[in-house]
Amino acid sequence: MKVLIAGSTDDVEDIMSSILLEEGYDCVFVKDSKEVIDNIYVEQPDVIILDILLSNPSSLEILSQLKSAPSTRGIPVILIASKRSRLKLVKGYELGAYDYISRPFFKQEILSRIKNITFACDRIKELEKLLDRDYLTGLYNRRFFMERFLEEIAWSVRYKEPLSLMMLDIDFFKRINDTYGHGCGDEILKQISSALLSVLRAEDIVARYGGEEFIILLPNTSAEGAITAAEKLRATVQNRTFVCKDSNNGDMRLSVTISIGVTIYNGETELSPDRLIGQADGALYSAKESGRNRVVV
Ligand code: GH3
Ligand code: MG
Ligand code: MG
Ligand code: MG
Repeated sequence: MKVLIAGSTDDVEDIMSSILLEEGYDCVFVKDSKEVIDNIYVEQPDVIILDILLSNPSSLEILSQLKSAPSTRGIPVILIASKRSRLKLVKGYELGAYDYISRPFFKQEILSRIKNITFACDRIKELEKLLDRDYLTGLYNRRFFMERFLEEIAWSVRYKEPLSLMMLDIDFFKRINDTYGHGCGDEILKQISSALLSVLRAEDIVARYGGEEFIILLPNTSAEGAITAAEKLRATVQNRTFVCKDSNNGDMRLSVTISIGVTIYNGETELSPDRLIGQADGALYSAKESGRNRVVV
């Protein structure tokens, strides 16, 4: 665990280092307040201890800059403050500082405060993960997808970049459940999810949209790229043998196919996410109607 300590005086560095290093924390010290922000970007600490007496820029200016940037907003900040700086401390809390440490330093107090804060922040990270992910497949969920989709549409309009969207649905999935049981169906959903991730790029956003329906956003991807990717997904699933357990715990090997509807957005005419999803859904419907196991644009 890494703690970045930004302090104006020698006692901060001396005492903090003896306390924190002894407890096994990885410590980074910054004395010049002009270098604090840059160091935070480079070091990516888990906790920041910021002396309220820093000036030019002041500790409060540093704090407000940290809290306004998405990449540093979540890092907890503990202020070092004395009784005389209570008003500043209140401003610090308003800006998003989590806690404070007072002088003279007291080892147990510092360690307890750091422990409490990191515990709370870890819980927040875990909860955020639960909020964004689908429990069964580990893919992004629909809520997270819609959030990202809006951002990507705005980006597409601004930079005149194309954006592609796919709706994907497993063919005759009800039959798999009916024949091999729900547990097997769940297993297939997981295996299809990892097959999708193995084919797509890291920038693509793959989400479970509903029961056995997936939605995929391909940023900065035009028709040609989207059709190639969709065809690759379709072929990958068709060529793969899926394995699940039957009711007697025996290995069942089965083939599965998927249908995909694709739509491309050029960023020129303003379109709502619902319209785009409607278009991809329409293409998916055509793929089903025209025989399944195919890609329709
Ligand atoms: P089509 O080719 O037209 O898509 O046929 P289908 O059978 O896949 O379509 P339908 O919409 O009739 O059935 C979807 C099935 O997906 C029904 C539902 O029980 C199943 N399903 C939805 N969510 C889950 C899940 O989380 N686990 C399992 N095992 N099955 C699910
Ligand atoms: Mg259906
Ligand atoms: Mg289906
Ligand atoms: Mg369906």
